[in-house]
Formats: sequence, structure tokens, C-alpha cells
Amino acid sequence: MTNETLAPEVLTDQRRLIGVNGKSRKKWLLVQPVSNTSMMVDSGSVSMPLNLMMVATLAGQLFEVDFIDERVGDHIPKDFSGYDVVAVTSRTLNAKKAFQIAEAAKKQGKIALLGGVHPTMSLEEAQAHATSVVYGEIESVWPELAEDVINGSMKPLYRVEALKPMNSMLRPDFSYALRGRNSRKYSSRIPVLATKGCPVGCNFCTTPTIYGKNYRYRDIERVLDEMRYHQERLGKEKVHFSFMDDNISFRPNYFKELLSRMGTLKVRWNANISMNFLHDPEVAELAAWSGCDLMSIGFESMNPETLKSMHKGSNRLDNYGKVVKNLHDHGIAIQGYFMFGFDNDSKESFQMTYDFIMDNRIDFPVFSLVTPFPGTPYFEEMKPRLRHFDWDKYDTYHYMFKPKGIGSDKFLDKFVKIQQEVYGARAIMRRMKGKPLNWVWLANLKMNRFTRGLNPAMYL
Ligand code: B12
Ligand code: SF4
Repeated sequence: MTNETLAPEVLTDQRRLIGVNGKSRKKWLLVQPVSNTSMMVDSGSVSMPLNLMMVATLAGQLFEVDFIDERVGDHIPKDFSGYDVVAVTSRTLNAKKAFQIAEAAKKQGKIALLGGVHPTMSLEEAQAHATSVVYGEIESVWPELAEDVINGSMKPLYRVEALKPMNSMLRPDFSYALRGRNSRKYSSRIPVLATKGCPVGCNFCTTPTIYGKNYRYRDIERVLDEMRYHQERLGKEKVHFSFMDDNISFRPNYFKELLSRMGTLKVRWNANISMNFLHDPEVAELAAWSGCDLMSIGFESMNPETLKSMHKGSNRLDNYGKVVKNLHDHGIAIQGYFMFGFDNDSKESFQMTYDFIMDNRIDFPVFSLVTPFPGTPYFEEMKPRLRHFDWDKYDTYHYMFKPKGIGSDKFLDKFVKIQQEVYGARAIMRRMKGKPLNWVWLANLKMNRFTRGLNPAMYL
């Protein structure tokens, strides 16, 4: 299967721009910068950057493209003379780095293009460092952006009101990431996308701000085709996929059909998922049958007032235990996300979370500090109380403001303590005993080592 069979209308549009079936002479450098965080965010094996691969796939139809991922050890050149366009992807935690690269490219007379979540949410700031900023996904602005690059007449902002249907997106070309010298450092899980958007509307999340109440999905056959392509490429059936969807289960009927059809492929997969209907044992059964080995669930908090304050309507505390049991009964491991630092947090919040994790034997708990990301309603609300505006600290492991319910010294002590307790040797045994000896076990052992080195000052 080639990309041309996937979206001929997109290719035709693009080729019309340069009038021939060849390529423009302009050359792009695509950059995924590493963040400065000392936490485990950008270390170890990282996933192939689907966002930048999607940019490369489009740009590569018309231009020569080089692809650099600093997280796996690629070096960013100081001299951009071999390029016409330097395009950088950025989240908040690597925004300072992304801005420096764009700034340097601009100074050398190149088209400096910024895209990704942070430039989208912090447009004016990003525009100050770049020639142009792309708001949201590149696919929706592509023909105009490509034409302007070819003509050398860039606009400061590329943004459309109407998003394109996901079926018009090209199948990501993985060769850009895989041909790199350091590509062996990527996780073996293949990133894949079935849906985009999440209308749940949590106030700390960027997705509702960027995509609104919009929820789009690809034809299931296209998702399966992409999976078959990777099975063929790798010469095996049992390929591991990692869904990059914001919330893959938001439309139950779509999700169930996807699972039923994916089951025939014999792949393995994991995804981010909201809890809205995981209390239904049939869904867990279907997910396990279709090859799911891990679900990442944002439990966030055990405090009903906190859940209410973040507008996380999908989380009902009385369902938490049921959801976990259903998944565990079918052999699906749970990466559970827990956030601390909300105004309603108290000493009891830590105890309740600890008890929930231990009683329910959550396989891979992840703890973070609530971080109001720029552009979200939560950021606006918390601005007067924020301790940092240094984006390097927006890695969800920094103490962003003093919660009203608990003083800073006690709060951070407890935040460290809960992590060390949950990842203590005995606690790991209690949570993991009898479970398959796989990478989740390994992650627990790594976390045991990592959490022993934690101290409250690291979060300031
Ligand atoms: C899957 C996911 C993960 C995965 C995989 C991450 C990865 N390596 O790609 C995992 C679980 C590992 C992860 C980790 C983290 N994540 Co995360 N994650 C997501 C999620 C749900 C989807 C990202 C994705 O791949 N989407 C699919 C791709 C195709 O879409 P896209 O990224 O939007 O890319 C399109 C456009 O942005 C644009 N574009 C992107 N780059 C560029 C560049 C140029 C030049 C152009 C023109 C266009 C362009 O075109 C792309 C193609 O359509 C997002 C939510 C979201 N919707 O962004 C959160 C999100 C990105 N994560 C977030 C956070 C906080 C984290 C962590 C810090 C959490 C933690 N404490 O560990 C880490 C940081 C990891 C890192 N180094 O970046 C935040 C970031 C907020 C912010 N303002 O920066 C988000 C936005 C969720 C939220 N809370 O709002 N994450
Ligand atoms: S459920 Fe997840 S993806 Fe959806 S709005 Fe809330 S945090 Fe964002």
C-alpha cells in the first residue's frame, strides 16, 4: 500500500503547487528538541515522534527533508546553511530550546517554522522567535503553507477554522525517524493514531482549547491497513502499537468496533483512555482479546472536590475500583496517573491515593504535580499564584503554586514519600506478585531506584 492510495486528493493538491511530479529545491530540517528536565521524561527509550513524522510525511512529498531528534542523541547543527526551512516542534517543557533554535535559524536568514502544542497555545510568544507559527495540526493548513514556502512569501500565522477529516491525513512515513543513526534508541512500540480530540473538557488540558469539543476519527480500515503495513515491514504478526490518541474510547461504538476488528490482526497495543465506560466488563474483555496489554488512565485524584474543580466529568470515584478490577481480570496492566497540588489536597489525599494504589494493585503508578499549561483556562485562573514562568519547569514535576490546603514543606515531603512508599521493594511485591515478568515489572524496578534518589528540593 502506498500513500497515494490513501489520499490522492492531497497529493494532487500538492503537486499542482510545483506543477511537476518532482520536488521543490527547497530543503527542510525538522527538529525534535530534547527538554532540560532532570526527570525521566526524555530519557531511556522514547517513542518515535509521530507529530514530527506527520510533518515530514507531508513536507517530504514536495521538499527534501532531514529529520533530527535530539532526544535520541542527534546533534542540532549550528550552521543551517544547507537548509531553507528549519521547522521545530515544541511542547512547553522544551519551548525555550525550540525558541533558541528558531531564533538562530531566523538570524541566518532561514524560514523558521514553529509548531506543536506550545507554539499553538502561546502564539504571540512563539511568533516573536519564528518566521511563522502553525496553529494546531499541519494537515489543516498544508496547501497554503507549502505554497508560501515555495514562493518565499511567509505569513506570521497559519491557522484555519475548519479542521480536515482525519481520513485525508497521509499514512505517516516512518522512514524519516528510522533512517537516523540513533533510531535504535526508540521504543519498539509503534505510534499510531485512530482518533483526535477529547470533548471531556478538563480545565488543565490543552486538547479542548486547541480542538474544542471536536472528536474526529479515521476509518477503521485505514488504521488496520497501517497496522498491517508495519506487520509486513517488520516481518511479524505480534507488533506492539501505542495509540497516541487523546482519548481513544470517547465514542463507545467506534472503539468497540475498532477492537473487534483489531483482534483479528493479533497485534498488541496500549493507549491513553478515559474511564467513561471501562466499568463495563465487556469492554475490558474485548480490549484484552484485541491485544491490549496496558491502559494509561488518568485517575488524577481520590478527592471528589478536586475532580469537580478540574471538570473531569468522566471520572466517577465509585467506578474506580470496578474499572481496575475489570482490566486486571483480563490481564491488562494499568498505568495510573495521579496528580497532586490542587487546592483541595490535604494530608488525607496522599493517604487515600496510597490506599487506592495498594488495595487495587495498580501496576505502574505515575505521580505528577498539577501544572497549569499556558493557554488553558487553568493557567489564566492560577496566573497570579504561579511560582514559575520558566518553561523548563513545566514538566509536571515542579511545584507551581502553594495549594491552599497544605503548606509547601509538608506537601513536597508527602509527595516524595508516597512515591518512595509505592515503589519500595515490599510495596512492589504487594502490587506485582503473580503478574507476568515483563517490562512493567522492569519499570517498577527502575522506579524503585529512581524514587530512592528523590528529595523535596528537586521539585522547587
Ligand atoms: C500521546 C501523548 C504522550 C505520549 C507520547 C509522547 C510523544 N513522545 O509523542 C507519552 C505518554 C510518552 C507522553 C508523555 C508526556 N506528555 Co503527553 N501527550 C500525548 C498526547 C495525548 C498526544 C500527542 C500526540 O502524539 N498526538 C498526535 C500528533 C500527531 O498530534 P500533535 O502532537 O498535535 O501534532 C500535530 C500538530 O501539533 C502539528 N505539529 C506538531 N509539531 C509540529 C512542528 C511543526 C514545524 C509544524 C509546522 C506543525 C507541528 O502537526 C502535527 C501533526 O498533525 C498529547 C495531547 C495532544 N493532543 O497533544 C499529550 C501532551 C502533549 N502531553 C503532555 C505532557 C504534559 C506530557 C508529559 C510532560 C507528561 C509527563 N509528566 O511525563 C510527557 C512529556 C513527554 C515529552 N518529552 O514531550 C501535554 C503537554 C502540554 C504542553 N503544553 O506542553 C499534552 C498536550 C497533554 C495535556 N496535558 O494537555 N505524552
Ligand atoms: S480526559 Fe484527558 S484528554 Fe480529555 S480533556 Fe481530560 S485530560 Fe484532556
